[in-house]
Amino acid sequence: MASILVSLETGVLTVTLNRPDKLNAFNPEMHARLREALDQAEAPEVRAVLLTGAGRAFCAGQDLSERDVSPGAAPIDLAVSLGSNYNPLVRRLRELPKPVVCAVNGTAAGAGANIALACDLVIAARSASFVQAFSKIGLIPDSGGTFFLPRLVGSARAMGLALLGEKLSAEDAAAWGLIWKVVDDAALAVQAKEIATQLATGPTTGYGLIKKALSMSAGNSLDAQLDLERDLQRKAGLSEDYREGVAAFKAKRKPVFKGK
Ligand code: LHQ
Repeated sequence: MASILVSLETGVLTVTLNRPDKLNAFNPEMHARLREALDQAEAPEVRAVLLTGAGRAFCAGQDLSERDVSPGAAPIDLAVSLGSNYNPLVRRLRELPKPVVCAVNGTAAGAGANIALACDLVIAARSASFVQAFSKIGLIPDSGGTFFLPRLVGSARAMGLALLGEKLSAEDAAAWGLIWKVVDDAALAVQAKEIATQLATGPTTGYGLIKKALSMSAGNSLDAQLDLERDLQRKAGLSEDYREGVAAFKAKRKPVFKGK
């Protein structure tokens, strides 16, 4: 069974984590297949990515059954896996110059939670939950968790989530500003696809620049950010879609964006 499923429809590349019997936990093979899927996402005909999970979970993070931590077993350098798998994945999701929607269909735990948070727009099923499970096994939030959490929910809540490792319901996650919104379980797939399709027919160049601007703002002063906005707006203003957007506005018609 393929650990990652990929399909392309109307500009949306849907990528499904597909190890449902393991709650879609990551092993090296799934990382490799996900890298291939994200290679496909670079193609110009892909204008949005929709990431989701098969079965009852979104992703339980690292597959803990893969590692031998029994007494006497050789120590494991976890930095190797972060350096070669998780960190490049998070960077890639952030740097992809097109929107990535994450449909969190169930539990998102450990790295699974933080990979969801690395996406641009997170929609969760009402029954889903977010668990910074790391502290329960003596680890720290990785895959960007210590970056995203305090920025999204503030340091008090970030610290509580990281230290206690308790489940945060999808509704609380939305109320706390951790995610974009929560929808009924039965509506998740359709609503997530609708949003991804809306984005896939939008001004892709502009969206890529929005991602860049918001991502850079985390480390910039106001001065630096104003300069960045000036430079990125120059690029946006040179896009075909900017011309189309203004022309459509003036003609009181719907714009037809080509993503260029
Ligand atoms: C699992 C897992 C799992 C294997 C559930 N692996 N089988 C990256 C690389 C380098 C360094 C280390 O860190 C990382 C990042 C990480 O992600 S570390 C954190 C790894 N993830 C966790 O610690 C989460 C562990 N899982 C849980 O806390 C719970 O299972 C969650 C909250 C995900 C779901 O709880 P429940 O809905 O109550 O389900 P369950 O606990 O009954 O699990 C169902 C099955 O899935 C069960 O197997 P079984 O054979 O008993 O049915 C679990 O063992 C298995 N499973 N997570 N990560």
